[in-house]
Amino acid sequence: MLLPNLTNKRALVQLGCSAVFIAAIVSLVFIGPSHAFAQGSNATNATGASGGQGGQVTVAMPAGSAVKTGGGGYEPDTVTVPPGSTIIWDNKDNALHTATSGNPETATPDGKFDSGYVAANQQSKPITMPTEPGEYTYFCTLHPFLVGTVVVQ
Ligand SMILES: [Cu+2]
Repeated sequence: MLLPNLTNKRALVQLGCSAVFIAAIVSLVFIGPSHAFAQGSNATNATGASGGQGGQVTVAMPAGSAVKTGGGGYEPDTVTVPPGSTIIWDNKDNALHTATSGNPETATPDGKFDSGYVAANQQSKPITMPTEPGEYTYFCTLHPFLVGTVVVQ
């Protein structure tokens, strides 16, 4: 009877350990420190890019972005980059999205930049930003409630 008990105890300990592990993962996913980190690292990237080569700003199209109430939205929703630098849009959603500059209220592109369709779980090419400083609003042509801003300065 000693052996089965021991085995059970081990199994329980292992179960306990993996439960803690899973709880940690789940809390990471739901609390989402990546949200804070993403903003921080993108800001850092943007700053780094102004010093010359090497900084590549990436903006996420988070899961759920195709649903108006999904709480998604480009992440971060505002990025600041040097004139003429590039941004990559990273589609983490299961739907097509674009990052198209223009007026989101009328869903009218203005031709300043356009990622084109970015397929689910794919990244856009590096999209070149305007050289003229300013604030450029952009949206998804398929989901115009998805709105972001690129600040060129
Ligand atoms: Cu979209």
